[in-house]
Amino acid sequence: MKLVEVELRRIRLPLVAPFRTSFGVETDRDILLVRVTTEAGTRGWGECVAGGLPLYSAEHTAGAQQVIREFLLPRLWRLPEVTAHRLEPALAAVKGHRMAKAALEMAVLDAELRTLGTSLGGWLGAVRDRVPAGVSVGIADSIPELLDAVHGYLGEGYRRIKLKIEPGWDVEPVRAVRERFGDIALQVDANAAYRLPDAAHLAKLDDFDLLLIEQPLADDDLRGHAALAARLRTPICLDESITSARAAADAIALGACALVNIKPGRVGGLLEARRVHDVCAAHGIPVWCGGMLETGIGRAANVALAALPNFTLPGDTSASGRYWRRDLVTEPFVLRGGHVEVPAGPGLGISVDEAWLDEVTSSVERLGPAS
Ligand code: OSB
Ligand code: MG
Repeated sequence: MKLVEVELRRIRLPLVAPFRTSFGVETDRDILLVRVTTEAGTRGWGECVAGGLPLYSAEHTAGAQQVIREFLLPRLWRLPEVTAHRLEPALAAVKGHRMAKAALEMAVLDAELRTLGTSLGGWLGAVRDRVPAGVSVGIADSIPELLDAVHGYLGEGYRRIKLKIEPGWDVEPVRAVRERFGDIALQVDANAAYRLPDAAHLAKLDDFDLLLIEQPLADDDLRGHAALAARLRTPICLDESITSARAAADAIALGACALVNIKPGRVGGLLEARRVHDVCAAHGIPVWCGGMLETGIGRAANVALAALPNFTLPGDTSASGRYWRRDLVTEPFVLRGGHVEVPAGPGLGISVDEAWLDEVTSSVERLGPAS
């Protein structure tokens, strides 16, 4: 496959409701999309999951666009033949910038699989055609507001509730949700907001039979997570810390986690995401698919990944309507019986609503081999 153009497009899409985490509030997403065009005229889409600000990880949208333009594309143009498997080693010399790399890889893989007539799920090794969906519920202004939000999501059929927590918003909201809704599948996500000395406080969550606590400590604190694991009954799941299959192997060997959240963007792409899945499977560590408030483009990739065999817990693979009034894809993801369907068409299996895309576009940059 040869590429003739790579388009870097920035869009601004308002969320249906503000989403608050321990690292900030999102109301309006500033998203970088990548669209590749092959010599044969086949197109492929990629979505960069970096946030507008570098608060979840070191990457941010404008930085990812610069990295793709300045450092990744020159390496792509030098390849005599472009496939996702060839792209990955060609980009390896550039350190980090995993979300930028993942966006480019997704677009290349979409075009490649559309050319082959193969769905992403089928190509990755999916074993199901629909996946159970959970929902991530942001920090609310009050407990009654939180209970209303959870009530709404349960009414829609979501199979698992994840509550965002931070110091000052942890034991009481969890207790309130457990008391009101009984035996639901419930877990929490701290986005690295605690320190090891908070262990005794976090142990209070042990009373509520949570499925897991996600990323309680700093991204680079594997040893701290291992020490915390020894003091909690609630299983620890890592998100931010797991940046590669090697990081997953290290975390597992150290006893830092009992479960892993996999996000393709966080680990540098779908190929590495599958390796994380495989490493975890080999160690008996269950995984689930995280989310980064994606549009239908990135969501299609997440849902395909979530159909692999070791994804044994519901993911943050919610329906389009949980995020957007109008998604970028012509067939938005919907919740049916608490599940979302894995797209069956070639590549990502989605088509983009071009009229809506143009309306929400803030800038377009078109780059070719000579630019
Ligand atoms: O930590 O999982 C996270 C959203 C943005 C950044 C980080 C996280 C999240 C979520 C939302 O929890 C998951 C989703 O529904 O996409
Ligand atoms: Mg998380």
